[in-house]
Amino acid sequence: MPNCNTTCPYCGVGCGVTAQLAGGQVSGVLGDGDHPANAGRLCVKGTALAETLGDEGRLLHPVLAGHRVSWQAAIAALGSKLQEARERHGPDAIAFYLSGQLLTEDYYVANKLMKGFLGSGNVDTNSRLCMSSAVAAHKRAFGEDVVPCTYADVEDCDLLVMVGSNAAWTHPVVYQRIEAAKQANPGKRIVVIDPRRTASCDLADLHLQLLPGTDAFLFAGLLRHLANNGALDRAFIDAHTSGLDAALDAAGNLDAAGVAQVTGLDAQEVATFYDWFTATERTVSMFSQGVKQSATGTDKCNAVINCHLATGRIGRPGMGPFSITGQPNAMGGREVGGLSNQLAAHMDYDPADVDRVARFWGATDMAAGPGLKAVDLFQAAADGHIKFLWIMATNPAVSLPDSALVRRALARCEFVVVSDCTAQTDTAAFADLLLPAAPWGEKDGTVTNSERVISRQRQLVPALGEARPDWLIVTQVARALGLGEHFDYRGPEAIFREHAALSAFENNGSRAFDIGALAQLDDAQYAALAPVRWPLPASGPAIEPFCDGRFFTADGRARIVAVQPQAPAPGEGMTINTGRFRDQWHTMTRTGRVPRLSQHRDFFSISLNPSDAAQLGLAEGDLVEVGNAQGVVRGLATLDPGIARGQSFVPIHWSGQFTAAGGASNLIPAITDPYSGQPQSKFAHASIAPCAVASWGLLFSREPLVMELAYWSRIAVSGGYLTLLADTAAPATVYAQLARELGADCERAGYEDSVGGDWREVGRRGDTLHYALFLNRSRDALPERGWMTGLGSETPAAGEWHQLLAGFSAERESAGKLVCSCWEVGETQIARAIEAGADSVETLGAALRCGTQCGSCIPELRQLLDQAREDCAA
Ligand SMILES: Nc1nc2c(c(=O)[nH]1)N[C@H]1C(S)=C(S)[C@@H](COP(=O)(O)OP(=O)(O)OC[C@H]3O[C@@H](n4cnc5c(=O)[nH]c(N)nc54)[C@H](O)[C@@H]3O)O[C@H]1N2
Ligand SMILES: Nc1nc2c(c(=O)[nH]1)N[C@H]1C(S)=C(S)[C@@H](COP(=O)(O)OP(=O)(O)OC[C@H]3O[C@@H](n4cnc5c(=O)[nH]c(N)nc54)[C@H](O)[C@@H]3O)O[C@H]1N2
Ligand code: SF4
Ligand SMILES: [Mo]
Repeated sequence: MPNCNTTCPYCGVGCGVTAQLAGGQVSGVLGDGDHPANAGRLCVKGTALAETLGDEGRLLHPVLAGHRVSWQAAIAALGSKLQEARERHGPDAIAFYLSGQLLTEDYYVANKLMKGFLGSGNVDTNSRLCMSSAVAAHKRAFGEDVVPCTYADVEDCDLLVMVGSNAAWTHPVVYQRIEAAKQANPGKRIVVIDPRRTASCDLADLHLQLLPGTDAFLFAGLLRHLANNGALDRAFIDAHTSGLDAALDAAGNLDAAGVAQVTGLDAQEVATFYDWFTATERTVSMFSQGVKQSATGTDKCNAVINCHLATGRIGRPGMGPFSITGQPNAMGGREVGGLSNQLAAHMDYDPADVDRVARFWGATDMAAGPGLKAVDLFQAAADGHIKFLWIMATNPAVSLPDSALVRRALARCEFVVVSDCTAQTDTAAFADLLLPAAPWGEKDGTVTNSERVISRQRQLVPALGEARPDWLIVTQVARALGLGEHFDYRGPEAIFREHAALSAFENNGSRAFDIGALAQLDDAQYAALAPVRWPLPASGPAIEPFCDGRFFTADGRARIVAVQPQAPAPGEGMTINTGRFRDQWHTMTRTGRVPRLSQHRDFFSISLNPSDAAQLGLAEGDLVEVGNAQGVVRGLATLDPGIARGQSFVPIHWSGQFTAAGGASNLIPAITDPYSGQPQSKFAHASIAPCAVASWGLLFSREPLVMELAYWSRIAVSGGYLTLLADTAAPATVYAQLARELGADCERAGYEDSVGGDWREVGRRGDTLHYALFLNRSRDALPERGWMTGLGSETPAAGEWHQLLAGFSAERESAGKLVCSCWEVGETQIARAIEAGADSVETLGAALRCGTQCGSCIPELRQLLDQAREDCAA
């Protein structure tokens, strides 16, 4: 059985994956033992990759105005609409909106086409929502967007400060490396800064559960503390930085007690953090969306970086400020210039750069200046200024803030093209032209991970249907526009060589991003390329960023940036926090299709503190509505003591494809950071209220059903879908609505008690169960979810169909809420094993196998063990 090495298409850890191929299919995946990011490990999403392949839900041919068309007709339509918009309204009436999930080669040609040949800077990317505050902060501090750390630093440090990062769930393999390092070095300390108690607090020696949005006060206070306690590295500051005095002035004079007051922390906790930071040379501050997705995100990132510059803790092993990237190719996108205010290869829009890139490309119509940033771009479309918009590999109807505005923009824009591998998404619903893109496993190219390692993604199976790689689609459009000679690539190899050559072009050490050594790879070398970390200049030494004390500003000095901490604007109601779950990826277009990834968190829920819930009269599982001026979402209440009072957490994953009124971004106003344009996706105000429910229901169905109900939420289960539903109408009314959709040609068996409000019905086609519907006034009277999940593979004997209506099968015991997705082990089983004597993660693993494959569930196993110990003690 041949194996093929490739790279995981999910998070920015960028793990190497060894795909096992059999009979032209991917039969399984393993962690690539030779990849520097993961050395054989994979998290739960990575291990389920093979299950995301296949044609289910795939967009397999071009669709123009709702009708299937040939590629030729699709490209011709795209070309003429683009030309028309550009000629009639000027180059700034056209735009591309790209994604950190494109491969570097896809990204490079899209950027080149727009900025070099269509005369507009309007190329932006979902990295605007993700990394742009870090990019802006890096540029302000270092003169260039360079990440100075690697995963080895995270392992080697003695103090790891995790700022607004839930790496246990979002960068699981790095988290596992941290865990192993802490085991090897028990003196290693971990501080987690997050308004929520998350799975990442599992390893923390200190959790600073601060008020949302107040991180800058904490780090400004730290800078002041370092100065007051003689902890500044004067030699480094004098030789390699500027700006300290102004930064100290701006930081203010708050001591630990003062900081504690504004951040809502305990003064002793703040003092402990400051003492640890002061005393620990080898400190890494790993920062993520909790600080980037903020109206003052750039300042917050600089406040963190300042503390490293002022102590000289940068450019040496085991230390530095580390912005860990989210998407698999967020870094590659930054390298090609996918953000509208960058040009290409870490060059910007100053005249010398514009001239240099124009000469290199042989540009015929060079963009003269930056284009619009994502939120402004969609605002411009909503205002009627953008007439043509091409969206690739992102789902802005779900992910951009103020979803109502985005929907208006997509509706108003005259021609919207969506390149995606999924047929039905909330964004695709607005497309005039849908283009089938080849997804992971069906195309070739490169990605760059959080630690600047460039790895190959390799094609494992032929592209399905008429799907094509994104780079090919873009170059075919270029050809249709008469630009063929500038986009005449035989494959991604040729694009990569050009990209590498541009990075080295007239560089002479002026830009850290230099991969000139890769510009001469031949096709075979590209095919076999092993993971490599940049910088990789064609000649001269590859200097790890900043280890020589040189920065990429005009004077070679880093800037300690003056940051005046600001609290978020006050508002009415609860504060809303948004973010990620362990087993889902963004808008669930891929992970949502995998049954075992849909059980850890099954139906769309909103978390709040138990005391707040009690005050609102809410119990676990009740339906709640969260609303503000932007919009409304409805989900099941999850009572989580890890959420502070007055706050609520809405997961980002549920789009309109998976729930009735989800979409965390419906609640997020389009407020952006002034430097980066990154939206404040982690913070909003909203009111929360219980929803009166007259009917609850659980439905197993072979097909996803269309429903007009106050709430429904659906997961993929083996052989079909499981939907939880709730509505204000009585069960009889809900039944009448659903009955129309439930497969007319089924043999039905039912039971109804209209007085008691209990409706049950099963439908079968031949020997197989087609659906099973249970409706009741009371949620507690519904069958067990675990039992419903298994119905797809059940083939009851002929006489047993009616027994299904009882809604419970005595023999099969439910595993309870899934904790370990790899071995499908649930809470009930774990509780039973603990009762039987299992008292550690290891003994649980020995008994049930949970936690023994990818390890992503270990923080939760430990939590269940702690909980059991507490319950026992109480
Ligand atoms: N399972 C999974 N993994 C993923 C992804 C996914 O969709 N699913 N997406 C990937 C992508 S693109 C990204 S960008 C990364 C994101 O990775 P992370 O940034 O780690 O993930 P988030 O859950 O968005 O947010 C992190 C934390 O920020 C906290 N937070 C909110 N407000 C504040 C605040 O004011 N201060 C501080 N200090 N913290 C705050 C939240 O409570 C949350 O726990 O994850 C990547 N990995
Ligand atoms: N409220 C709130 N909003 C957020 C965030 C948050 O924390 N809170 N996080 C933000 C962040 S950090 C991010 S990164 C974004 C993510 O948000 P999105 O980028 O909108 O989310 P995805 O679901 O990853 O969308 C990727 C799309 O590309 C498709 N696709 C996959 N592979 C390919 C391919 O090879 N080619 C093409 N053409 N298409 C492909 C998928 O089917 C999917 O439809 O969300 C942002 N929005
Ligand atoms: S940590 Fe998981 S999702 Fe991220 S790259 Fe590795 S296997 Fe993929
Ligand atoms: Mo992201």
